[in-house]
Amino acid sequence: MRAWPSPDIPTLSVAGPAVTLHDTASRGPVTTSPEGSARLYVCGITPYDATHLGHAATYVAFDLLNRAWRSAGHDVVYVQNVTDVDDPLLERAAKVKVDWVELAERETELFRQDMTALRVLPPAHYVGAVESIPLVIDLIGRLDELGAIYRVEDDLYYSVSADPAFGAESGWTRERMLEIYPERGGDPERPGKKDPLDCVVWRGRREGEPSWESPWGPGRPGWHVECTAIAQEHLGGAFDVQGGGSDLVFPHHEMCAGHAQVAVPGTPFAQVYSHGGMVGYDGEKMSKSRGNLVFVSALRNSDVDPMAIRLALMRHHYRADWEWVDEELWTAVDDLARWRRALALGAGAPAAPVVEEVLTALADDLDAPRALAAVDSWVDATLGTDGLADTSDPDAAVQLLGVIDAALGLLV
Ligand code: 5CA
Ligand code: ZN
Repeated sequence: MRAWPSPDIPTLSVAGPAVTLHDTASRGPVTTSPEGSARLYVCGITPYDATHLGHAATYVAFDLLNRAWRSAGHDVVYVQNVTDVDDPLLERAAKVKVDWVELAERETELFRQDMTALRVLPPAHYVGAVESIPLVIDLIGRLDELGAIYRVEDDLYYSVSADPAFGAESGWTRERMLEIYPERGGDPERPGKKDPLDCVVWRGRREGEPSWESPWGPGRPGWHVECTAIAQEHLGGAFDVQGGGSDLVFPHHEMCAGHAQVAVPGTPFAQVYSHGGMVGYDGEKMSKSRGNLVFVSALRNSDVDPMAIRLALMRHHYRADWEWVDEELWTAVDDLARWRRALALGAGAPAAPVVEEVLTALADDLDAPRALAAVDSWVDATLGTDGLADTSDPDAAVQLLGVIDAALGLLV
């Protein structure tokens, strides 16, 4: 699939430190140490509706990781999928009486435009589920040979018991898994399953649904096996970071890790499992199924500066759960105007310590609020909010503009 165009990234004269991230599996910080290129997989959208601010927060978070690695001198191989065939997409297409392919293409294109406007660096490989069906079939075949697959009527299931490390990614108890599973696409009650937590890898053809041929009969891929197959194909084993929102901790990333570790024994799926918090609105998680959404494209259409959207999102630490409040957008618009006033002066307060603080904060578990606070302080000092403007550094603006663009992704 086609990704979106890349913004230019200015080269910085100083390198950022090694990047540390909170790892869901080990429940603590891990300093990433990519060998050669850093390898990143971030779960993409299910394109049945427009990009909302929750999605945007997640993609901006991993964009900060991508940029922090680049600042530290690494090349990054970034892979993202598009779940362009799955239950929620087919259900929405049927409900609004649109062809499912058309709906997926339309919403994927809108996502590309939103990501471009937010200056999110594109993945090197942007890969759809449909175009990956041969990879999925190969992976299921391998799992089947290893005895990890069984049939229930026309569907194929993966046995969670095949993976001795099942549960290690999320760290959840079985009780909690069983409670949450049905809310996230699981079917624990289905008769004929060996374990209620087993997941579908191939869903046999149903009336009115699209299907593809396979050695097990016509059908379509399950969700988790899609991401496993795409990540393994484009990144290999034990890639650096698997990312997504915290609603993917279980079952999605647990199952992906399991499929991969069973298919290639002894090789973990990813080295770090990184998860962003959930953005809420009106008291609940922002989600397509609840309908409490603020769309990036709607804000853009009402002439909001996308850089203000990006700034408002980055004011929150990526791992925090938080509520979108419209006023924060107007604060971001005002902040950007102040930043622009200070940067237009050319000279300003000393820039080198600010550049260092921004890079250090971002390398420390993507601490964007701390990085932004450093820029705010520079702006205050430069404009002289205490009546004492500091313009002692003649090249300050050029240096600041460079790090704000390269590391924070803001064009100001
Ligand atoms: N296609 C699958 C992943 S393979 C999927 O979860 N698609 S999605 O469209 O539902 O979500 C896309 C990304 O946005 C996921 O990483 C998800 O965790 C994240 N996300 C969804 N809702 C929110 C929210 N309210 N706040 C933060 N991130 C969210
Ligand atoms: Zn995924």
